[in-house]
Amino acid sequence: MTVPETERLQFMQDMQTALSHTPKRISSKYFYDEAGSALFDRICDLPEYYPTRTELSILQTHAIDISNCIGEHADIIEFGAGSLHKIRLLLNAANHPARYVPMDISRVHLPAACLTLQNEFKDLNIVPMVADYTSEWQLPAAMRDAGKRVAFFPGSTIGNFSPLQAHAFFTQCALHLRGGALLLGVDLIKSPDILHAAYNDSQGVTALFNSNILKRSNRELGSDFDLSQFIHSAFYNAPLQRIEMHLLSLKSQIVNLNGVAYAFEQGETLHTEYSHKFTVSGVQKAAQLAGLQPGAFWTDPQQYFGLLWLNIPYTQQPFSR
Ligand code: AVJ
Repeated sequence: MTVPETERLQFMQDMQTALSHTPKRISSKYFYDEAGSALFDRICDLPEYYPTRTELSILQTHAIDISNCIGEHADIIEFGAGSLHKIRLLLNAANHPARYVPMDISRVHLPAACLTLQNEFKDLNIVPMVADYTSEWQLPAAMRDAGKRVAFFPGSTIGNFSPLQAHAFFTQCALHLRGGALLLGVDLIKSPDILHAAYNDSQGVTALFNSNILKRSNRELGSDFDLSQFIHSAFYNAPLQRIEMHLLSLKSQIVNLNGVAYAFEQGETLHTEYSHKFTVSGVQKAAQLAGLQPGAFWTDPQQYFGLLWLNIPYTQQPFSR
């Protein structure tokens, strides 16, 4: 599949910006080309990567409770729309959902996923939207005769956002989902050993996923990153409550991109991802600051992962501390 020129140009611009700053930093959304999405699917099956299977178990265990929150004929939006497995559980829990709106930046993944779902949920109105929910987004107009608007943001993908970006995201939810709710999956703070292992798996799949961004840049942008001279570096930054992923330059070297030479010092990194970890009360407070109202909360017996129900009032309530 060829990449649309506007997307390629945006990637080019962002990579040029990344390489000309100190520290160097590129958005983790560029992980997810076809190869990267396939690698992420492999990560989800790794023994060390607990979030996916834990969130699935929470969805299964609490399906009835969740179903009661969703209500009948819901208009369901999903941000990311990666795992068919998760949305299937949610659609099954929903009582005759009226519509399903998967929003994703990848126009590669989305159509195939929609076809598969349509075959299973024959009556479901599926309206895919190719959009970037990390910046400003819109939703299709509310449906007549539909129930609640419920947005599903699973996988702790919100952890990729900086606190400021998370606030902007909650604010947009408050604006576009009035009278509805957000069902949010978050990875909870736990022992650093467990966190570390989840991002440093023994099979090296996460390392491949990380360096895929360089491979993609070489292929789509014509850069000349030497993949043997950058290594995967992922660690838990405890005070900032996040895993950070970087690509670390093993030596002092030059990378060429679009006719410009960019220098990497030995040990210098290209930062590729934040994966913030949360406390339940922390997420609830952050959501409240944008006008959302915390409701039910579900977790697994080990409290590794949390699913939060956040109500969105019709009118903006002034937040009182
Ligand atoms: C899909 C963003 C939730 O942060 O855990 C997995 C991506 N990065 N291993 C995460 C990821 C490295 C994942 N999210």
